[in-house]
Amino acid sequence: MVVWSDQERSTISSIFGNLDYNDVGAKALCRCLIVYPWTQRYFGAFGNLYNADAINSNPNIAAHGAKVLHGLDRALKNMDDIKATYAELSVLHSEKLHVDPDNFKLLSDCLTIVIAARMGAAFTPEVQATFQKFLAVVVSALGKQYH
Ligand code: HEG
Repeated sequence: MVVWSDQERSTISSIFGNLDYNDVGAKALCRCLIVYPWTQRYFGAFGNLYNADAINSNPNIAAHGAKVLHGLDRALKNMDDIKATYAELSVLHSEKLHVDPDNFKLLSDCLTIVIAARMGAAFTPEVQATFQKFLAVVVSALGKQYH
């Protein structure tokens, strides 16, 4: 089981407490689709992804980015059992959506970059370490069904 210190718990809560889910979710997903274009293959039904401008102004992508962030909310509220919390979501991504699990890491790196840019100097190495730990646990839980 993953152990969280009080400091780590409060860092994670404060990052999410100050987050604009719609903006950060959209920016992180757009960045992922632009930086790693092969991730676009899962969003064929989302409309125009022709270039970066199209992706950045695609309302379906923005809405999905927010949905993904709200998905992370569930991990935040269940920090001591993220694996069980994501069991169903892991099955969905592997068996129905067939998302390559490497992509979880790519999206989480994009999310880190968007949050770092917003937080600026407040995104200290300690904050980054805690946030990376949180995302690593999320990525591992989402990948559970693939193991
Ligand atoms: Mg996924 C659906 C969360 C990474 C592609 N994703 C969803 C849903 C959630 C979610 C909450 C809605 C599930 C439902 O409708 O019951 N996704 C989620 C998280 C993360 C992640 C927390 C990782 C941090 N997803 C991810 C990645 C891809 C992807 C990396 C592809 C590159 N997700 C994807 C697709 C759908 C979802 C294609 C279905 C979208 C739809 O058809 O509406």
